[in-house]
Amino acid sequence: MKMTFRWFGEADDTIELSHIRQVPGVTGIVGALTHIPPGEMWPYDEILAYKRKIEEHGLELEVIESVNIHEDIKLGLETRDGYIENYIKTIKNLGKAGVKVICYNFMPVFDWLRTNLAEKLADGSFAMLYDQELLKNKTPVQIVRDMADGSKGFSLPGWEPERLRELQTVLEQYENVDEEKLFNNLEYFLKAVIPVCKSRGVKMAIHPDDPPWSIFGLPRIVTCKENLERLLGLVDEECNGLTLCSGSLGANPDNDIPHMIRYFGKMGRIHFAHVRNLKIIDEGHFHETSHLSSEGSLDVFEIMKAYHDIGFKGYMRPDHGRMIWGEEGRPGYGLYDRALGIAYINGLWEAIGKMKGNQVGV
Ligand code: DNO
Repeated sequence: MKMTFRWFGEADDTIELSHIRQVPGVTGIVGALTHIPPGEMWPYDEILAYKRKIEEHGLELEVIESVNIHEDIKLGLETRDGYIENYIKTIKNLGKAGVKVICYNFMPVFDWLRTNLAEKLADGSFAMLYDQELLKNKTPVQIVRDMADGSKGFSLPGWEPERLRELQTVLEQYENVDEEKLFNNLEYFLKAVIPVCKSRGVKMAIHPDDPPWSIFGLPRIVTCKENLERLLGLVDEECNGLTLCSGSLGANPDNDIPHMIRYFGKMGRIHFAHVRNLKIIDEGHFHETSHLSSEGSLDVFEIMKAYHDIGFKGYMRPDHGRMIWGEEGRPGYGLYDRALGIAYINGLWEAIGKMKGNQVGV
């Protein structure tokens, strides 16, 4: 396993690369050119400059999160081919720059969604919360406004204003797209990009829908084992793979995360692991927690054991942390709690390895 840390770039992150370098065990950055809108090509020179900056701090850039998919591709509009062409050029440029994994998602309109970005927990920390009941009384436009208001001036990943400007129109366009159509549109996209990935040594890793159910009546398909298996079968190649996000899938207790890790891991299709915990309060109502098993509904020991048992060699990162010790930053993406998460994950990894008799713990 290679431990990584998500970073949003110098202009858009409070955290310095030199500080990330000091988190024990971190070898690489999960990055992105966040200023390039979905659908546009990422120029090679810019990727290279970004990578050099990261390398100057003794870190690698082998994972991108995300190259976002233009809405026309998800909608299956005629204009999609031009955007797919750009995506292919981006894959080629990233491959040339040494990038190995591209994380992306296929969620219509909204990326991840929360109803409160800073819920105060009993210990005085702040974490993100989702309550389906609260959504019932809100329109999509209100939710977009709430997310923007709660983001403390940071652009939230997947919630870039230019993407959401046309919100009403896009929502109407989705009236004709059900889950089957969305699967077909994903298949069309994968059939175009996977051969390119294969020839360039780049792996695609789709991120699950977060939360893993439909919101505002929009179709969502990356939600459960059955659907993950189906999408892997759309183009049955190793480089058509998964980002297995414990926190996204884990919001639905029917998703058995350790089982999914073993199942898809043995198939060699997990390229990127997001490890995070959350506390389910009741159906459709949860808040995020520290990574510690006892603070959430997921057993992070069992999750790490499953990765260890399959001999996971891919990239891993801690996911959303709480805001602690007065840190101000992008919700979910502070330094302190994610660093604590890494220390804990690394501790589990070493202990599991040594219990198996491996002296170095891997
Ligand atoms: C939120 C993230 C998502 C994720 C994308 C991947 O914090 O988990 O925005 O990066 O869905 O494309």
